[in-house]
Amino acid sequence: MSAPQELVPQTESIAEVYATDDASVTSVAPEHQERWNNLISQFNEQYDHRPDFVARSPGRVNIIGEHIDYNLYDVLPTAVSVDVIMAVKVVPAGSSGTTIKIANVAPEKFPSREFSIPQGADVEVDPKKHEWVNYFKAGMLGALKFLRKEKTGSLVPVSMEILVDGNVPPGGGISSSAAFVCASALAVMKANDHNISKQDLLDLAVVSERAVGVYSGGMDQAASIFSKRGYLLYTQFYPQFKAQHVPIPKATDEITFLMAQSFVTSNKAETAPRHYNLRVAECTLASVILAKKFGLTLTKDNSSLGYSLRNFQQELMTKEERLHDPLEYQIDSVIQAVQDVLTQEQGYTREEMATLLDMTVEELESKFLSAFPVQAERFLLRQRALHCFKEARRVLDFKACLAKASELDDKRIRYLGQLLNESQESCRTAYDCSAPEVDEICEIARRAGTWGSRLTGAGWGGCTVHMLPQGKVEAVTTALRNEYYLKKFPDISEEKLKQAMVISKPSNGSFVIYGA
Ligand code: NG1
Ligand code: MG
Repeated sequence: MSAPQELVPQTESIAEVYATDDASVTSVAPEHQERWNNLISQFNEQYDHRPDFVARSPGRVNIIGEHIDYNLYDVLPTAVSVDVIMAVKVVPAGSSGTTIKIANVAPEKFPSREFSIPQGADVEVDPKKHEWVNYFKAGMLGALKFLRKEKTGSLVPVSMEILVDGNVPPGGGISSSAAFVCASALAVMKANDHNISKQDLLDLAVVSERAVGVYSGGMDQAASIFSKRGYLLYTQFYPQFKAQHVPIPKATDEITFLMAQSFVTSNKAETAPRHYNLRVAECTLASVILAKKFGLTLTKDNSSLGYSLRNFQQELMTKEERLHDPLEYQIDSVIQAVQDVLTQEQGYTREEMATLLDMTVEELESKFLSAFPVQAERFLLRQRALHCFKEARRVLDFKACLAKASELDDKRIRYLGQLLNESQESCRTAYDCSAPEVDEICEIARRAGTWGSRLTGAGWGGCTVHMLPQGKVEAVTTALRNEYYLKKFPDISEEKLKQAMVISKPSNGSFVIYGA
């Protein structure tokens, strides 16, 4: 029997839950109760009254499909239980405009800030200043743009008093940024009395995060908003966004996902010109050069720079092939195309790419390398494109295997694990987004009994994810503790060790909590 996979209704509004003892309404999960109560009482101390509501959005773990969302290929993430909760009191706007007071429950790390927005003006975010409030400002910027479009006439946004508590480790690969931006945008929408749909929140949050300077795809925000407890979120971006809740089938020894931090942090906003954004540019350039070589014209799509590898695949296939060949098979022929055409293992210089595209270097730079700064002498188009297409295929294979049976036998489980290991190998070699520490964690974990181990998120440090039988959790965590954490960080506290390795339980996406 097939396990049921449910299509997600995208126009549905963000859920509202109530923090009361009234059994007739949905209430906050007991495990969140304490953090929630603390937030409310600290808000009271800080501002001298209670908040009106709390906006919440979680971090995410990506099970498979790395660095392909911005090429519009399908990915398979889910929300985790760590999140950002944001208590808000609405204050009517003054005559001079809107004032935002924002504080954090950890003021020593995240100092309080106050800023105003003159009437009719946009929120200003300076991506060069790496400040925690930038992520709130980015969410607010997107929310106000949306409201201005929606509400004709002039919008005077309300003033807000805010207290934030986030327990998603920053720079840790489980998307503290998306949790923060989504919670912020949701808070601003609610404060201005707008019940936003999940789809609208997604659209504005993806664009919002670009204000911080990272040209991300939409995976993190989708997982943060749309996930459902107990399910993975199969997320599609082409031709437009669609999501499906995918159950994890039963197995003789319960399938468990463990996340392990490398504690190597990569501040993506800072390293983007050499890492993340460079990859986005390399994939875009690979798409247009492949298209040119095959005499195809790509129409602009909704990826960050307008041209994606998915788009190239679509154009390369004849109508017949698109109709009759399974997607897996179509991807195989695109892989062949890359192997035949992008032959330079050592990469391509700007001059070489300009020649291939029949344009000057200046034209190339203004068309493809000016939306954000990129630092590179050579662009490794072949390796990046091969990673993306092969990873896209692995996602399809992984999903198909999950859908095949409501109970997985040993052979299928090993196959899933193998796909995860292959993904890691490709990230390490072809995409060059792993880190020695991440590779080491994966090796230790596999030796101790995982089925599959890989990095999750952008990489270059950050977090790893492991698929393992419940019965091996003890052995794997002990091995990681002794062979990685205690060796690399001899002074590590018990507290930090506890945060380092967490069993990831697929959790619910964004919601608003009332009844403080
Ligand atoms: P992280 O760095 O973990 O937030 C980033 C992107 C995703 C996706 C992954 C790689 C942002 C907000 N997120 O995740 O969209 O491209 O890398 O698969 O930049
Ligand atoms: Mg992020």
